[in-house]
Amino acid sequence: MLKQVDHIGIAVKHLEEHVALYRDVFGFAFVGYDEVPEQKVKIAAFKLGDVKLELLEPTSPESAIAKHIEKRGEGIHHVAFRSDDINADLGDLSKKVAVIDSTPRPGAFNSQIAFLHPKATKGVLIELCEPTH
Ligand code: CMX
Repeated sequence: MLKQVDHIGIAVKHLEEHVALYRDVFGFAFVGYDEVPEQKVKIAAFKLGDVKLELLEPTSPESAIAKHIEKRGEGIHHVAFRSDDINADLGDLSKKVAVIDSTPRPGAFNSQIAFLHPKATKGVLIELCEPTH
């Protein structure tokens, strides 16, 4: 089941500038850094209640995040819903909407993730995310 928002993904050019904003201006709790080489992205996360903000910096021009920034600029990239059984949720949703990932893949901070296609979800890129800690 999808129970809550897990995180909001924000595409950024330079991680440190945005880390300073959320740490020093908003005073949010810093979770840490991670890197997902398969996605060619570095991540810094902050926690606000049960929801995280994930700042996503591309590590290569080939990254989906780099392409997103080039086309749309920096800003909100995706919303991730937390799943307690991503295989079941993805299987169920893939019967109803087009998906980018037909099977889950590794995401940041020991999670399994899968994306639905934004064209199938009215222009919002939605990620399913199951923490595996
Ligand atoms: N939000 C909403 N719509 C988006 C979008 C986004 N973030 N990114 C792309 N789109 C839309 C585009 O506007 C485009 O629509 P139009 O054809 O109407 O213009 C359509 O989706 C296809 O986009 P595109 O630019 O042609 O992009 P690509 O084919 O390069 O791929 C997408 C788009 C979503 C499939 C790709 O960005 C992707 O696979 N994303 C998921 C992977 C990802 O984001 N990884 C990083 C996150 C890492 C993590 O959390 O661990």
